[in-house]
Amino acid sequence: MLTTDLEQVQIWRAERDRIAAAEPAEKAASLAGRAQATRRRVVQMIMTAGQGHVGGDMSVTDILTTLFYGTLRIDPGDLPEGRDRFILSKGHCAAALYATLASCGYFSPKELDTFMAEGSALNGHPNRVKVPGVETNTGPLGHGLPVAVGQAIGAQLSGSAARVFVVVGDGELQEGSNWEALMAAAHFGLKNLTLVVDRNRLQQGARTEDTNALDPLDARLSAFGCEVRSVDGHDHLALMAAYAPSTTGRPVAVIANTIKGKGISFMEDRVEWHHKVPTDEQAGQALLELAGDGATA
Ligand SMILES: Cc1ncc(C[n+]2csc(CCOP(=O)(O)OP(=O)(O)O)c2C)c(N)n1
Ligand SMILES: [Mg+2]
Repeated sequence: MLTTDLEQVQIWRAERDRIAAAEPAEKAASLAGRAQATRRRVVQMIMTAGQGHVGGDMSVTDILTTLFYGTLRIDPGDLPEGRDRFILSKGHCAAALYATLASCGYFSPKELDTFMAEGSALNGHPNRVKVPGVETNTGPLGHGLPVAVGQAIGAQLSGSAARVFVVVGDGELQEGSNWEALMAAAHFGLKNLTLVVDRNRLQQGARTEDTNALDPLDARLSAFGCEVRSVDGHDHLALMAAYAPSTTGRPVAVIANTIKGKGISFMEDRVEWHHKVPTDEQAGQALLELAGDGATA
């Protein structure tokens, strides 16, 4: 099990507090800078490992950044039972999660250089007994939401104020287990559950709508009992607003409309970048394009 990096936790706490106190424009700029730094780190990790899922990492980064820097009631240096829970159900995007967790100090950012290396804790899919901040193992699609429902029921039964957030891929929603879980979430009135769909409209080998169409996704989620909010999944302030607690007593479903490969021009909305690895030249261009927004890695 990796251990907490308390120095990095202090850096994260200061940044989180600064973002919380900032005016909207500065808040948005800080989150954008942080997200770009995470994207650059992910590209470096994938180049070192020679493998990874770059497209989905890029689409989910703004979702992760807004959760860990502006929403979740968590602190890597202090993990009470009543903390909020986060599950990345689309576990193939572990690199984006690891880069985010390391920036919060769950473990040393230096560990990121070992991504997918033999003996590393940072496997291709997140493992809760190896990586602090990982609340359940994911990778086989269709399991994170059912586990999140169980965690939300647990919090509800124990009278805890903890909220449970889970991010699923849109292709992942083709797994029937998600819909069974949503039925239970509505049945048990899990207002403490927030599902975020990374709606990038691509899955492994094709577009979602050509494979097994999800639309009208908002109407379907609503029919399954969710309070649905559809936002630009790269608009940090819109995402943070969408994470607000349920106003209806029902579970919240945020459809985060994203672009797979976001931020790297030749990857954006291109199916082949699901898990293709850039050449050195392509990685150089990617890092240049991601250098904006004034953040340092
Ligand atoms: C049960 C299961 N089937 C197949 C896979 C292989 N797989 C990994 S990622 C992926 C596509 C996922 O698409 P989506 O959920 O849209 O993710 P994103 O576009 O965000 O990468 C597939 C089929 C898996 N991990 N688990
Ligand atoms: Mg997808």
